[in-house]
Amino acid sequence: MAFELPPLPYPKNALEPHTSAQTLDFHHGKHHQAYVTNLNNLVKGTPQENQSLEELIKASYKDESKTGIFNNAAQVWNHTFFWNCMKPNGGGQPSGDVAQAIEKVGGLHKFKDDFKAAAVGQFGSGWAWLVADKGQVKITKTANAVNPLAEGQTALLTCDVWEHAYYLDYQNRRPDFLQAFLDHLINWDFVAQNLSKAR
Ligand code: MN3
Repeated sequence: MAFELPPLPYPKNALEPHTSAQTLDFHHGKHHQAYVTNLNNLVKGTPQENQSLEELIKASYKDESKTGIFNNAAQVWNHTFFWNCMKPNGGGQPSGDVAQAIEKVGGLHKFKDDFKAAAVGQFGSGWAWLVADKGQVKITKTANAVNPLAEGQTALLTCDVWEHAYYLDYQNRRPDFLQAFLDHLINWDFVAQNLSKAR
């Protein structure tokens, strides 16, 4: 069964002015679509053809003969996850269990500083994450396509820091993109869903 590009969970212009319709048009319609197409071409007619995305990611991680499958499968998963990490009029204060988890990483202000530092400090392409790892909540960053699933962690939140995620709107100003993501786009309800799965 071929993989398909999931629709965005909101209209393309819904995240403006923080992320433009043009950015989502390219990022979802071209970049995310390309990972889906590449993955389908790589697994077609192979024993991997009927594996789930999650199975493909775990089975191909650090296998040099399956680098292409890992990179494309993980990027399909990462982008679908990323779209759900954002919503129109997002940001604000987390509540309930998520608020408690954020307190454990030092409170909302420190969380934003540390998440932004991880994202800005990721040299080249990659992702910044909030993850649950063996009962601990922590901020991490990964290069290229690597994700918490591959590392045996549960992803709670991510921000894409590949240049294609922000260049049309922010050019080289990655920190400004992160600030907008943290203050105006985070979907804390999605973080809460992910946190409940980690428990
Ligand atoms: Mn991307």
